[in-house]
Amino acid sequence: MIRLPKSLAGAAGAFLFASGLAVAGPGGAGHAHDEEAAYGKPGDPKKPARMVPVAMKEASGKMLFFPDKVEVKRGEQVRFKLQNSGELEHEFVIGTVEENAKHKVAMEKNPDMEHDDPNAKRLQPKKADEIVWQFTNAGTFEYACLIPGHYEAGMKGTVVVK
Ligand SMILES: [Cu+2]
Repeated sequence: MIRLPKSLAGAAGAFLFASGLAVAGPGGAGHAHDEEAAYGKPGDPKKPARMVPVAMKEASGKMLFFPDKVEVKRGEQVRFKLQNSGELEHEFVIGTVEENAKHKVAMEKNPDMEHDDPNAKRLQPKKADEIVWQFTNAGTFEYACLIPGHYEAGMKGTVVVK
């Protein structure tokens, strides 16, 4: 061990502390980074939100969301009122197209994977639920059902944030 005079040891400690903070800043594994994704962040249920009803169902060999396209203003908070009108279990996962694609591969390997994420809900047939979400960035995002086979059958929708 290298012995430093007390004053120098203090300075070195302060330096390490400061560089530690720098690492946790934007782009690092900081907490804020986990909470806000490209597609936004969990909304505040106490604040006003635009109501957007979304139905999930099966229809003549297809599975779908209705509507399958939603337009949002940047910064707008949306309350998705989810209704599973189908005969099967479905889910609603908000993400980027890339993230949903990765998540879908993970679910194919592990179909019983449960989500407990603020951007996802899984609904039994005839059940209703909701997600309040704030879209903080402009872009094109997606909501999808990642239960194996469902996305391919048509269960995806687009969110355009302007
Ligand atoms: Cu589904």
